[in-house]
Amino acid sequence: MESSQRPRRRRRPILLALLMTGTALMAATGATMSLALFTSQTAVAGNAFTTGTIILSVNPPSAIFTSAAMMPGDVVPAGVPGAVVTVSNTGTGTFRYAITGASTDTDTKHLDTQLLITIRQADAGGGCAAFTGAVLFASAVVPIGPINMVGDPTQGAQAGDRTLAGGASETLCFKASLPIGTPIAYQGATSTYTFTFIAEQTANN
Ligand SMILES: [Ca+2]
Repeated sequence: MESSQRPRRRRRPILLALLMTGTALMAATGATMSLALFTSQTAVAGNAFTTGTIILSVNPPSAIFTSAAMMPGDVVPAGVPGAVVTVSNTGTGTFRYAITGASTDTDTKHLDTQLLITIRQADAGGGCAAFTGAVLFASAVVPIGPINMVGDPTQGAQAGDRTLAGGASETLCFKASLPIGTPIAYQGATSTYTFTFIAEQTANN
């Protein structure tokens, strides 16, 4: 067994030398080949992204109507016309919006339980002069706690939600009335109303 192992031991230094020489040659050759490769590339730039917008605005931006000495049987604005309210989307994307309403009763005379609010779409010809557009909120009280008057601000599409494309606007007509039968206990009462317009994107929603 010893005689058969001796030749193998003698060959190892030779094999190692050959391997080292080969590695050195490959490294040198490889460096030369990489310099000789043809290459090509093209940059495709300008892939810009800008997000869209939804921007709700309401005109008038403050009080739609007020009355300092309302009497039973009065309507505000007086006569037939409704108060013109323009809802606009000055953004780029379509939104849907809802309107909630709330009132105050700081004098505890509860006028909020008597005064009636009506919201209609614009007349067929536009505007609110005839106050004959489709009823969106039908002559009802708006309590202290907020209620949904038009649509529902809950995310997603619900009955009554109104849709406006980017750049579009629409007219709504508001009217307040105090019924002729309002009891004497409501004299000198004050209630202030806040109407909140709430919009959300319709894209992917
Ligand atoms: Ca909704």
